[in-house]
Parts: sequence; structure tokens; C-alpha cells
Amino acid sequence: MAATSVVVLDRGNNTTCTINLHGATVVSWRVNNQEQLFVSKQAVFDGKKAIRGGIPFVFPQFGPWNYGPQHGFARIVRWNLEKPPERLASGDIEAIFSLIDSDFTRAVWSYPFQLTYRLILREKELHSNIAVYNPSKESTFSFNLLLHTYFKVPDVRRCQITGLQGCTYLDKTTNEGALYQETRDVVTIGEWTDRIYQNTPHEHIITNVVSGRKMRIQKCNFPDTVIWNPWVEHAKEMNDFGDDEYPNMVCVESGHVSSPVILLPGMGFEASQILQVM
Ligand code: TA6
Repeated sequence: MAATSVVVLDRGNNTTCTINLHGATVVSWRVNNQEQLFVSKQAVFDGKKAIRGGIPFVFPQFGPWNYGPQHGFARIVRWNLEKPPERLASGDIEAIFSLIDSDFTRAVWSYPFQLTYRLILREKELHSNIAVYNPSKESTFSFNLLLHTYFKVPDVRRCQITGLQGCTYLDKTTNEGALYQETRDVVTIGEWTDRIYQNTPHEHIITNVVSGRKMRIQKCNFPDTVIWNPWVEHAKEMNDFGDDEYPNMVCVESGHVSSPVILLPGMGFEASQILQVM
């Protein structure tokens, strides 16, 4: 019988977090039985393709890559459950996932690496703590890292995203890849949106998420924030995404993508994100 691919953190009060070992993808985060994350009804769970929704783990590459699949390999390989879910003294639930290099990863990216991904489920918060370690004694490697979070929303056209005013962003909807400056105090989504905001503040608030609540995102060592909604045309282009699903999601992604992290032999890098339902 195949080993289980799904790990559930259950804090009680219908507050749970479900992780698929394929990509260590968080596929559900329920707070008092309210799902906070979007997963497409057409998502594929074949253990090969990235899961369309939840929180895909993007490493070592964000975006197109000459060596392998877009957004790197971490989200399409099976991770290990390093430490099964455990209730901490605080009442929170913690689990740890890990990934190290393999024949598959070395075939596209020749470096040894160790990834540790610690998830802590609090009453109304989901903490993600990531450590990247370079075990080599002689080689340095560089990488991108990003949590590709799909938030579930009743209607993306009613959402406002704070914390981006004045930031420089790369607009991927214009193929010249020019840089612009955000002038709005809150960003709204009313068309195809695909932007890499650079050197953003540590905190964003998304309004009008599930149950009309707000979602607070706090990030550490993730200097960039990617905002994405495929809108009508690009929704149709994805066969693992319903044509009518784009109003019900917005990606607000904490990442280190505008410049690579450079990791010397024996060195480590840590980044974290806290999602909080307000
Ligand atoms: O994070 C935004 C983005 O880079 C978009 O350009 C779009 O490609 C999205 O990721 C989804 O990428 P995927 O490879 O999961 O289809």
C-alpha cells in the first residue's frame, strides 16, 4: 500500500491544516471550519504536476528556468515528513517537512542542499518557517525562494491589498518587463495581474477574504511580493484551473525572487511567513 501522502494538523475547534507531501503543498487551512486557501476544482493530484492552489513551495527558481520546469522542482517532488504533527505547550500544532537533493534534482541542478519547512498552526495563524542549508564544503549556490499562496476570496474585485504604495514592480503582463512604481495606497485587481513588487514592507493586509475578514501577511527575509490573478483569458489557458474560478482567488506571494540568495559552503538561510485571519 502506498505510504500516506497527506498530513493533517488538527488544533481542534475545526482549525486544521492539511499538507500533501507532493511539493509539501499546504492544500487546506481551515480556521473554525472556514477554508482560507483556494485550490482549483480542476487541480491535478498525480504526484507529477504542481498542485493548482494552496501554498506551492517555489525553490530553487522562480519563473522560467533553462534547467528544468518553471518555478523549480521543490513543488513537484515528494517531501519527507521529518517530524509528525505534535501539540506544543502553547496548544499550537507543529510539523516539520524536509527535502534534500536526489538523482532527480541533481539531474537539473547539480548542487547538494537541505530544505527544512516547519509549519505551526495557531488559533488563527499559520506560520511557515523555512531553512535552506548548503552542506557542500566547496561549492556556492544561489536560489530563489517563494511561497506561492493562493488565497480564497468571495470576489477578488472587492479585495484591497495594502503595503505596496511606492514600491517598484516588474509588470509581467507587459512583455517588455519594464519596472514601474506603485502609486496606489491599496492595490485592487480588475484585470490580468502579474507583478513582482520589490523590497516590499514586512506586512500586507488583504481585505474581503473569506467571511468578509481580513488576512494579514507578515514576512521575514522575503523582500519581494508577487501579486497574481490570471483573469479571464489566462484562466482559460490552464486546464487545471476552471474558467470561472479567477474571481475566487488571489495570489499574494512572499518571496526572494528579484535577486537570488547566494549561499556559501556550510551556510544557511532562513525565511518565514505568518498568515493571520483578522
Ligand atoms: O506567481 C505568478 C506566476 O509566476 C505567474 O506568472 C503564473 O505563471 C503563475 O506563477 C502560475 O505558474 P504555474 O507554473 O504554477 O502555472
